[in-house]
Amino acid sequence: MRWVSFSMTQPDLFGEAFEREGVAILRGFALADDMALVAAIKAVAAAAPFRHMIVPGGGRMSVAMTNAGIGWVADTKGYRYDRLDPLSGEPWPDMPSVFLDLAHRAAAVAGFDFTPDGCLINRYEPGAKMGLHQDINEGDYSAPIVSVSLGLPATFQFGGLKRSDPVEKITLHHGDVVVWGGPARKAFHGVLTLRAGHHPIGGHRYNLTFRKAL
Ligand code: MD3
Ligand code: FE
Repeated sequence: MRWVSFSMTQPDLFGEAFEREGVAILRGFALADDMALVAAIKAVAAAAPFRHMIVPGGGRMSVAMTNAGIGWVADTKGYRYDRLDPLSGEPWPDMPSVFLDLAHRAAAVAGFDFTPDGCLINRYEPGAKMGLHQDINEGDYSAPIVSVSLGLPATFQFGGLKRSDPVEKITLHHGDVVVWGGPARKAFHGVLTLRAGHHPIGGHRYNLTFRKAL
């Protein structure tokens, strides 16, 4: 297996530049599909509601989550991927085709032939955050992760392979898509506390992360 490495930046309207090996930031790539994506999120959430998962330490995540396809699940015993929603005992809803198509097209820009089997849907209300962590529950690290931001902007922190490595901050806006692959795949990352604001889709932020979970 060979790591694909690439680096790509589109300076955004806000004049922010960010360049890291393995990261492709596609500013506004999801704008053409934003309403279809939001409708699909609502359809998924109608069958598998957003919930605040409890993590092994006993804490409640401030980010509300649901899944399509293979789901990411946390409980007091640990983290895992599961075909079933523990709330209902039923399979998570299928991945909407607008999700699959967008993730595949974005990854292709970065040189990947990527077919995700799961999508974690995060909903940030003002005050919600996600601490620095690595995504290391997946089966195949040669696959990238594709993330899609919708709604209110968030400050994303991107570090290195050690928790203590310095972090760079970058603002992710409505419609931005990021492909995280190769040397960036296991980097520490997190999201600072979401600030209240107004956005046509609502006063919150959604983030879709597409994964090859199994
Ligand atoms: C870099 N979500 O769900 S998306 C997550 O905005 C997660 O909700 C954040 O981190 C959010 O696990 C960040 C960007 C992201 C996602 C996964 C990555 C960046 C990544 C995995 C490896 C490296
Ligand atoms: Fe993550």
